[in-house]
Amino acid sequence: DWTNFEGCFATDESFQESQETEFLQEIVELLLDYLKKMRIKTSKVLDFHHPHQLKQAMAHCMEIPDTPKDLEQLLSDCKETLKYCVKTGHSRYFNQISCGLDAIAVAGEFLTAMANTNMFTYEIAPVFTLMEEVTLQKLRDLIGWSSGDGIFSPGGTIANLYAILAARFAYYPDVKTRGLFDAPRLIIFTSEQAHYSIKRAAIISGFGLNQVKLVKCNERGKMDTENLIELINESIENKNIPCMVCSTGGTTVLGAFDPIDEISKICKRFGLWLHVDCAWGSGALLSKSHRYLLNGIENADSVTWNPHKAMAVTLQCSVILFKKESILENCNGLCADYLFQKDKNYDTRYDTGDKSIQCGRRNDVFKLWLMWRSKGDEGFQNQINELFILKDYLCKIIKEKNGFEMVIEKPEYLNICFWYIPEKYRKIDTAKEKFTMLHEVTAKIKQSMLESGTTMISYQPLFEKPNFFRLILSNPSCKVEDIDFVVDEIVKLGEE
Ligand code: ABU
Repeated sequence: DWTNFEGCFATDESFQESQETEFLQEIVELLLDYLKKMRIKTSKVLDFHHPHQLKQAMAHCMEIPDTPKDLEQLLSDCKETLKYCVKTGHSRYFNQISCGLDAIAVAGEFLTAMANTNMFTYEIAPVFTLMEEVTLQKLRDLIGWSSGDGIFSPGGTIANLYAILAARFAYYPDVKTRGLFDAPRLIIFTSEQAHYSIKRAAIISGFGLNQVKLVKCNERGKMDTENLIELINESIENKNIPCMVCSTGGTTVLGAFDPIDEISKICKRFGLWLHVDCAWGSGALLSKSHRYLLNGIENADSVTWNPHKAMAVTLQCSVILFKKESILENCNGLCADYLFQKDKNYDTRYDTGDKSIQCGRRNDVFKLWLMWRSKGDEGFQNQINELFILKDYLCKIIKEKNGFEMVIEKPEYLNICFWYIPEKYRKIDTAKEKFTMLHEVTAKIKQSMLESGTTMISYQPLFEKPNFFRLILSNPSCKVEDIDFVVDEIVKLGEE
């Protein structure tokens, strides 16, 4: 029952008067239809096409035209686009850390898009600026800080960059004016399993990769604190200046938590800035039962927290938080006087844009704020606890089923890493042959998974370990039956 928009153009003068609302209503209908289908568990997660096939399938509507296309064509373009999208909110999508689709967050996105404002000044984003203030403090409260600083940032990588810039500024405030000329050789310590964004931030900020010392991890992926101390002492002996430790709360692959409490004591002893990248693991802070994973976080100087991960807020929603007040303004502020005039008629401390490393900044707070209102602390706590229950269930099944092997027993977080060994390969006994077999079989099962479109799980190697599956539990719509399904599906695809 679509409205017929043939011959109607968004460029027509009459569009805003007569068709704008109708067109948007059709788009909403289309999106709701997409959501409805995605909620059917037996529907496909994706309709995989290789790039050349997808180019061909969409050839009729891909090019940017010289002349306008009518609204009917635009509706058809939207339908075609959704057809090939991966259904990341599907309860059988486990591929990335950001999964799920919360209806309230989507409502927040609609409103955000409609309000379409930039976050740099209070005068153009009054409500959203206040919401940022409230939400950032809420997050800091959960860390254990009664005050501090923070900002929404475009992803965890940029949040980590903010932390590194602030730590460097704290050690060497002259960096703001003198740059790296005459700067001491500051050293960053992070674990060998930390996210690559720490190295990326070191490149961007001019530390350079050689100044990032990689601390060994134990077999569960946690930072080895004795090795950390050795590396700090080594840096001091080499006349370098240890500056910060970037610890991780919930590593990307294994979901490991560094011993933050112990690391915080080391940081105190050597006078180092402590950053906790718990972009993913921050979910534990919402649950009284699992908060212990981040014990000691209150002693950190900065924390990366991505609500678009464990909290399942729609992308993107990422935050950097600081214990110290005004550190961002001091580190990054430039007082551009076309935006941040100090003689405005309101309290200009609410012009938060000057502390950002961006100028234009998206409103990423509203959907989180609205979602939190819809759930309360209680709802988020339940959401996280449910994921841990599913984790225990999945681990139990994997242990019981023939052919499955865990990469690490009893994972502490929501990354479940495992191999599946098809029956015909179970007799292989040399380590080298087994390595090659697992490496190839895992990639092959994933390939069949993409082609069948029934579920999605990522895989990767890790140091001396061959390719293994990493199933992420962060989608609140995932239930026991989805776990049963995915395990059976891996067996089915593996035995084909
Ligand atoms: N650190 C970005 C998230 C990676 C992932 O979804 O696997």
